[in-house]
Amino acid sequence: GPAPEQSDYVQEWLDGHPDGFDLFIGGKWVAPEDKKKTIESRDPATGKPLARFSIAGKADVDKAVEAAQKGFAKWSRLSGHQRARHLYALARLIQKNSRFLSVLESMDNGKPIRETRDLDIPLASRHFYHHAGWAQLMDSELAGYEPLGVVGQVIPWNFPLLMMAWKIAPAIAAGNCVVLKPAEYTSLTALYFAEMCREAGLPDGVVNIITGAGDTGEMLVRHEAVTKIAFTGSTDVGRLIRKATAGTGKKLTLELGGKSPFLVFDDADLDSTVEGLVDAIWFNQGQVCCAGSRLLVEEGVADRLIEKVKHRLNHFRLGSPLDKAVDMGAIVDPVQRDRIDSLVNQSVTEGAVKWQPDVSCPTEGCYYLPTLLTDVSPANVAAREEIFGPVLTVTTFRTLAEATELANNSRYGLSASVWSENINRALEIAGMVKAGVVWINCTNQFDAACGFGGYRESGFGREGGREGMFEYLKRSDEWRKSGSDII
Ligand code: TXE
Repeated sequence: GPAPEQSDYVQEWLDGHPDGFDLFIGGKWVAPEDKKKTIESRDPATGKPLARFSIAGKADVDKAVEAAQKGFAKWSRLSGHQRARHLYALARLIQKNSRFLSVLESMDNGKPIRETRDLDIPLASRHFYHHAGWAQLMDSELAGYEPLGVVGQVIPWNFPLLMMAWKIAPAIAAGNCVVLKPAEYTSLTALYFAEMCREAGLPDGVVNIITGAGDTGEMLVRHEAVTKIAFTGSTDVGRLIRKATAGTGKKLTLELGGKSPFLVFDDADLDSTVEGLVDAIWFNQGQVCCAGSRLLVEEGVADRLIEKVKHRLNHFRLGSPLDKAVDMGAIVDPVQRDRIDSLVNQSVTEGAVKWQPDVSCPTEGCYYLPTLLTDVSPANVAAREEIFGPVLTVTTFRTLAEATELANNSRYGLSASVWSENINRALEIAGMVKAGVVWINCTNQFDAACGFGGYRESGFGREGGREGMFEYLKRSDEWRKSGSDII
C-alpha cells in the first residue's frame, strides 16, 4: 500500500510543549491554578504518550467564563458581516492546516487518515464557511434576533475537531462567546485550533478552550453566567446535565446516543448495501452516534447479504491510522475497547452468535475486529444498548409492519437507513421510522446546511442548518417592546 502519512511535523509541535499545554483563555495561554494536575493523551494505535494537558478547576472555569463575558461585550456588537470575516478566516486556516490537523487527529483518536483527511477536516472547514454566511444574514434575515451570551460547550472524542466546529461556528456566527471543553481522550486538535484563533486574529475571549475531565465539564455546566449549554456525549451524562440545568433558565441542546436501524428489503441492490453497511458501522470503528448498528434484513435475502458482508470483512485491513490503505484504525482508548468487548460477551451469553473475520489484528495498540452478532433477539443487550464500536447486530423480518416495529423498538431515535430499489416503499417506510434523519440507499450523509439531531433519548435540539442557528439566538427584547410582529 501507499506509504504511511508522515507525522514528524506533528511530533515536532507536540515536543514543543514539554511541560504540557495550558488553557486558552481570553486569547492567551494561561497556566491553570493547579499546574501539578494534568492528563496524558496517548496514541491509541501505539499506546505511546503524545502530550500532557491541564485540568481546569473552579477558578479556571470562572476565569474562562469572565473572559467570554468580556469578549461578548464587543463581539455581540459587531455587525454580522464583520463577524463573518472572522469565520471565513477560520475556515481558510482549517483548510490551510488540513494536512497537519488530519495527522494530529488520527494520532490522537486512532481513526484512519483517509477519514480525517476526506471527512473530518473538510467538513469542519465547511461548517465555518456555512456559518459565515449565516453571520452575514444576521443583518437582514435575522434582524430582531440577538445572541444569548456566554455559551458552554462540552464535546466527545469520536469526531473531536468536527464536533468542535459544529458547536463553535453557529455560536459565534450568532454573536455569542464560547467556553468549550473538549473530551479528555482527544483534546489536541482543539488546542491547535486555539492557536489558529490567534493566527486568524479572532478578538480575545470569543473562543476559550479549557481542558479537563467530567468535573471540569460539570463546573462549566453549573456556572451561573453561562446562558446556554450544548452537549454531545453519552446519554447518562446528558441526563445529569439536564438535571443540573433544570430550573435555571439556561437553554440546552443535547446530542446523545443512538441504536440506529439499517433496514434492507428483498429488492435492495445487495452490493451497494454491503458498501453502505461498511460506511454505517465500520466507519470510525463504529464510534459514531448515528452508526447503523442494527441490521434489520428481510428474511429472503438475509443469507445472501450476510455471505457478502462476511466476504467483504474477510478482506478488511486493520492497522496504523496513518496508513492510507487501512479500512479500520484503533479504538480511542482501552476503556472503550473493554466496554465493547464486555457488551459483545454479554450479548453472546444472551444467545447471539458472534462472527469475526479471519484477518490479522495488530497485537500492540487498541484494536477490535469488525464483529457480526447474528440471531439477535430484540431483547438482547446488543439490540438495546449503544455499543459504540465495530459491532453489527443482525435480525431478520418478514413484513413491512414487522420491519417498522423492530426499527422503532428502541429508546433512541437518531438516524435510520432504508435500502430498497422500490422508491415508493422506501419513502413510505422513511415516514414511519422515528428518527432525526432517515437516509434512503445511503448512510452517514452530513452537511452544514442540514439540521442534525435526535428523538427520544437521543436528545433534543438540532445542529446545523436553519434550526441549528436558532438554538443560539433569542428574540430581541427591544424588538418585542416595539410591538413588531414582523418576525
Ligand atoms: O462519554 P461522556 P464517555 C457514549 C458511547 C461511549 C460512552 C462513554 O456509548 O462508549 O458514551 O463514553 C464530558 N458534566 N458516547 O465516557 O462521559 C466528558 O469530559 C459535564 C456517545 O467518553 O459522555 C467529555 O468531554 N460534562 C457519544 C464528554 O462529556 C461531562 C459520544 C463526553 O463524555 C460530565 C461519546 C459531567 N458530569 C460517548 N461527565 C455520541 N453520542 O456521539 C463527562 N463529561
